[in-house]
Amino acid sequence: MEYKILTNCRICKSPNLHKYLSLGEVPLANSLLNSPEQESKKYPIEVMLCLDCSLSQLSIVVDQKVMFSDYPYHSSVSQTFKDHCREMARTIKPMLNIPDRPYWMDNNIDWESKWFPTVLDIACNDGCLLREFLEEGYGVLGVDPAENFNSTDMLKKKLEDGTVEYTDVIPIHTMYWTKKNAEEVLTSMTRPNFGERRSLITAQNVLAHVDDLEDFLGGVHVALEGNGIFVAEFPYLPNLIENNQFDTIYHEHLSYFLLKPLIRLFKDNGLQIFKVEQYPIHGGSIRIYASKYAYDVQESVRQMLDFEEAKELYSIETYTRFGDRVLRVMNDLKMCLENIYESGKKVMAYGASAKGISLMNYSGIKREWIHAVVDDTQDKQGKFTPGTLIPIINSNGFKDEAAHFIILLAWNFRQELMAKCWWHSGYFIIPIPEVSVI
Ligand code: DWN
Repeated sequence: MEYKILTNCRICKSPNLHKYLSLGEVPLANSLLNSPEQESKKYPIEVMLCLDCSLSQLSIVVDQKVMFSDYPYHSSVSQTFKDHCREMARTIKPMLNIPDRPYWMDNNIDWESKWFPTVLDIACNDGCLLREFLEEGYGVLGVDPAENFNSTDMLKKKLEDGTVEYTDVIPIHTMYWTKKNAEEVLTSMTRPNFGERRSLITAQNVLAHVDDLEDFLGGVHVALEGNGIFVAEFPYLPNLIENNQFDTIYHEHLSYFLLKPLIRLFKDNGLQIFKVEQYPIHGGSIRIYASKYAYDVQESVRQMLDFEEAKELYSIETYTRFGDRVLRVMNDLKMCLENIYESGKKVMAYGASAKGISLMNYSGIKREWIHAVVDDTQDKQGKFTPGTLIPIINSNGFKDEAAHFIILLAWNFRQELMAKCWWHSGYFIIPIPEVSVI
């Protein structure tokens, strides 16, 4: 099965789904090509609003194994994101009775017998968040479906010949997070006394990627301690709508969340959202804190629900207006790049992001309008962007090519990218929320 068509809302199962945006048929954003001759399968991108619970969701679900088994995206490439993860590890610690960094972590004493894993990160990618938790003295464990992030071989090497330092290894098991796998992780023999429930379970930028949310949260319920906290973080739909972030709509992101439908989903699965916060990361994200009804619901939850009501985010008209703005940004970007190409000037792109690849495909950007895309992720270099067939190269390419314009396809990291391009004497193109040349 390459993909299935959604007929009922993922959260409330209602059939009352209203399509409010169609972005055509495009390749999978992270399915990078080994050569420009390679074919890319294309799938439709349509967004529907559930008229009963207000969840926005794609009309199709592409097979997760096709998208996530070998994943080129590495969270740790961005210092901005690493700093965000450090803040998260430090601010959550006071909420839990996590002891200070145990003496044996620093003295590298034989840690197998003393290990006490206290945080589990679901879809941990390259361990970016877990490394910050480790630094703060937590015991850590990660699960992620991508084979390329598995670390059990390094763990075995540490256990066998001790050649790998304790702090070098973030234990990561290759699996999708399901209720069945949650039970397996609890009994995992990775650590002798691993069989405890988690004080803290985190899920950064994964909830939107999950088709069966009941099974996912069922696993959280199994693995979470009685007074444990589940912290999920993901882009917040009002920012997408307000700031024309239509490039963050692609096949990996099945759902686009408001708080109201999530409160219903968590309640249906024995969990209660008791606190919410907002962060600027990834264009504007929310961080929700949930438990097995172990904590009082804080005022921040009520405030966010009032905000969503005031912004009319439960009415279809809000989304129809958004579709008109999307068309304008697409046309502006196409005209901007075509005019620069016609003038004989050279454009390079920075950040072979899933959003950037999607943006180029939605906007009908031609291969010759962008000379190459620079990306600091080794797994992406030497590949080609699906749909537009633009080569992805390392940052040496900037010096070799001396571009007049650099378009920041990872606009969400514009400060970090522009700081790295301090030597650039030309212009930057920022495509979102409006096409601007600075
Ligand atoms: O939800 C998701 C988000 C969190 O990450 C995933 N579905 C996939 C991915 O989306 P994305 O690829 O749009 O994320 P980013 O983090 O906006 O991508 C940034 C790209 O830019 C990466 O390919 C890395 C690259 N980059 C770089 O080359 N040098 C980024 C920085 C900061 C840099 O200094």
